Amino acid sequence: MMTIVQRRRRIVAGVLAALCAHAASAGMVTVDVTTPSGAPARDTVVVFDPLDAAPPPSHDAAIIDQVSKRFVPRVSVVRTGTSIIFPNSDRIRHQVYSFSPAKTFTLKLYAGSPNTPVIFDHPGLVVLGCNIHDNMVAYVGVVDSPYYAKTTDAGTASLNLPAGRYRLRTWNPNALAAVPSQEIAVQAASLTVPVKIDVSSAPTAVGWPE
Ligand SMILES: [Cu+2]
Repeated sequence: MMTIVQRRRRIVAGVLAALCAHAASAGMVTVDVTTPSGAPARDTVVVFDPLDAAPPPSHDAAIIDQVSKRFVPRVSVVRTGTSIIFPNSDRIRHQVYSFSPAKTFTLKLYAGSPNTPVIFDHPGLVVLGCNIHDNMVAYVGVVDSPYYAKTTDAGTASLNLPAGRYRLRTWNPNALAAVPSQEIAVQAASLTVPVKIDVSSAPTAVGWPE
């Protein structure tokens, strides 16, 4: 008979071995998104949908603030089921709404502390607006995969992914057309994936990759 301590040690050793095996078979993937003229495409959403194994569950939360009559951040990407709170850091009141099929809601006109969170429970693109200020707009990409990111000012996004095959989806709020998805094989090595995207100076909100 094992004592409780021995049993615990055995369980801990097993978990550590599993974690190490997992870490050994992961690779760093950098997506490098540029316009046809070679300029970096910032605020581009990149999503890796796993094709081999179901991803682990996660319970996420996010914040979209309202600062100087703007949503901050302008572009978010969250996993399906994420709660988002919408604080208002302005002294004036805002009224946040969405008519998007993936999440339709309207918050009461409010100022100050966060309202009740909104749960983004369906995948797709959600376009946010403010009923008071027509030029306030923000985008929330809701995705089933936990492997997502947004490009930096340099147009790049890096993720550490378990080895396997993925479908890479890319979207930018200013894109002139949808970007075709592509299949990527991740191994235990660094990988850079170049993506071209043609953008307008104004938002278009077209081409969300389902
Ligand atoms: Cu407003």
